Amino acid sequence: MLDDDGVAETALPLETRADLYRHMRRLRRFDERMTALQRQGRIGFYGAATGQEAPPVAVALAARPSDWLFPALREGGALFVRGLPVATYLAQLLGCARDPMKGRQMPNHVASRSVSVVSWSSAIATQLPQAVGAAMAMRARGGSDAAVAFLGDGATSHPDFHAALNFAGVFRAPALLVCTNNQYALSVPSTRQTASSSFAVKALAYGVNAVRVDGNDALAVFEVARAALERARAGQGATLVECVTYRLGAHSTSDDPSRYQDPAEVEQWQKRDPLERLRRHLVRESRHDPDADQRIDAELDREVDDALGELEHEPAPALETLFEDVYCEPPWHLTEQLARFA
Ligand SMILES: Cc1ncc(C[n+]2csc(CCOP(=O)(O)OP(=O)(O)O)c2C)c(N)n1
Repeated sequence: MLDDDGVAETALPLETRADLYRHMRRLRRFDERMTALQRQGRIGFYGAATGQEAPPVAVALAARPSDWLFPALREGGALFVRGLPVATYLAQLLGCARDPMKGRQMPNHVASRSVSVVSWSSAIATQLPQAVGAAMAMRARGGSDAAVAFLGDGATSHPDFHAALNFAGVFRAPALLVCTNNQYALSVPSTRQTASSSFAVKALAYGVNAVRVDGNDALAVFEVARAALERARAGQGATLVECVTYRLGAHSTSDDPSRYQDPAEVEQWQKRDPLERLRRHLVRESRHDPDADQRIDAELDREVDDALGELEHEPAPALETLFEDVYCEPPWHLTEQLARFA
C-alpha cells in the first residue's frame, strides 16, 4: 500500500496513520534506550524490535483492547499501544518490586492482565497452542473476542506451531497468528528454516487462511490484521499472517549479528526502514513537521528517565512472593518451607 516515496493508496484515517508512526517511533527510541541500559550493566538482557516495529504496533492498533495477546520476545510495542506504562515495562526489565511478573521472568517477557497480554515462556512456539486454545474457549463462552499470537520465522519449525494450526483449522478458532519473518532465527537465515515457498503457505495445508504481507508497510499490516480479525469474529476461522521484514540489529544483547549478516544485505533493508517510509508519507500528507521526531523522542525519554529515577532504588520483589500464584491452597510442604524460610 505504501511505496518507497511515501505514496499510499489507503482509506485509513490520517489520525490512525499518524498514531501508527508515533507508536513505532516511540518503540524505536525505547529499544535504543534499553539497549544502552543493558550495555551500562543496569539491566541483564534486552531484545529489540528495530526494523520490525510495524507488526506489533499495527496489529495491536487493529485489534480490540479485549482481544487477548500472546506475545513472543519483541512485542513490547503492542503492550505500549494498549497503554501499558513505560514504568511497568521497565519494572519487569529490572525485576524490581513493581514488576507484574514478580521477578520470575527474563527481561522482555512482560505481560499484564491490565492490557490483556498473556505471559510468554522462552521456549519458542509454546504460546501458539495456548492462543488457539484460548480462542476456542472465548468462542465457547459466547464472546466475539479473538486471540492474537506472535511468532518468529524460527518458531514455524517447532511442533507447537503445527499443533496450533491444526487445531485452529479443525475448530475454526477465532485466532490470528502473526509470523514476523525477520529473515533470521538468531543466526539461522530463513533460507535454512524452510524449503517452502513462504511461511504463510504452511497454513494452507491445515485449512487455515494465509496472507503474506510487506511487514515494513505499517498501513498494509494494519489492514491485513483488521480483515483477519473481522473474519475470525464472523466465525470464518483463523488466519496466519506472514509479515516479511528484517531485523536491523542484534537478536538480543547477547548476540553479534556481524558474524552472520552480510553488510550489503543490511544496507538493502535499511533503505526499506518502515519508519522512514511512513514518515515520508506523513510529510506528504502534511502531518509531520521537522520537529515531530524530536518531540516524540523527548517525551519517551522523559518517561524512561522518570521511571528509572524511581525504579532503580526500588527493592527486589519480597522473597515470600516466590510462594504465591500457583496454588489456591498451598500444599503442606510449601507452607512448611515458607514458615522455615520466614
Ligand atoms: C523450543 C526452543 N528452541 C530453541 C530456543 C533457543 N532460541 C531462542 S531465540 C531463538 C530463535 C528464535 O527465532 P524466531 O522464532 O525467528 O524469532 P526472532 O528471535 O527472530 O524474533 C532460538 C532458537 C528456544 N528458546 N526455544
